[in-house]
Amino acid sequence: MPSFSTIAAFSFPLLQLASAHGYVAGIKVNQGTWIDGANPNWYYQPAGTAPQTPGWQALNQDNGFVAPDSFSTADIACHKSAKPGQKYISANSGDTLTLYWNTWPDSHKGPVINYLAKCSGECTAATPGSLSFSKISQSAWLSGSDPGTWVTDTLIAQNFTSDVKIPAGLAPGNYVLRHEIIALHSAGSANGAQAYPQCLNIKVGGSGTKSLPAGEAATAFYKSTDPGILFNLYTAFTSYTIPGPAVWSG
Ligand SMILES: *[C@@H]1O[C@H](CO)[C@@H](O)[C@H](O)[C@H]1NC(C)=O
Ligand SMILES: [Cu+2]
Repeated sequence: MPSFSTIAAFSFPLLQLASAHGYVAGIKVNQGTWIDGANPNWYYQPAGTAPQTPGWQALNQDNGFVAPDSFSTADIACHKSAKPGQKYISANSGDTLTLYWNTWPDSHKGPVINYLAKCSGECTAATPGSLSFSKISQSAWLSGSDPGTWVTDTLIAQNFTSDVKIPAGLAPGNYVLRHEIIALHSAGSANGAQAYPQCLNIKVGGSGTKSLPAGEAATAFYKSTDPGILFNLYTAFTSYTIPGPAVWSG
């Protein structure tokens, strides 16, 4: 029989999960027309009946997260048991994508990080474990402490949006954008950080000539003890180290 503290520890977060968390519901390129992302609720629709969008679908019906004890599994790439989006966002190198989360809880402060992987062939047939990502941008702590002001607060203030620029001069091709929020509200405890990766297919046009670096599998990004993963928001701090590889600036 579970103790009271066990019930408290498990039931409270579960109650919050269903309503509180978000996903990337849509995208605009250079503030153009709305493009649908993927809704996690489509995952169990019979094959071929879910709407086809550039967004990868994942087994996160609770809008939940990937925990550090899964950071060495392919689930960290594009969320749990992810399946590729069946369309592409069309964009050019140098374009700005605005990603619209449907919602985001104020308490879930932490970094927003973007990665790109080049697909060999069609991203619509890619598997999460086959993708080799390079980090293209990141932002996290802005000011204050305990808990301070974070880029997730900016995201909420900007109608739940976050912008990412496709590196100028990037060579044309099929790419997966991996956009991620890491929520740190429980990250002071081991295995408490929460990664919310969202993947989207992008067909990059234009006349760029720069190749992405070789990059690495998402399973190599983070360790549970990285200073930006095991991190206590609720204390006085004066710095924060964003986890993962260095940013490729193009
Ligand atoms: C905020 O985002 C929603 C989509 O999530 C959109 O429908 C709405 O127009 C946006 N509001 C503003 C003021 O841009
Ligand atoms: Cu939560």
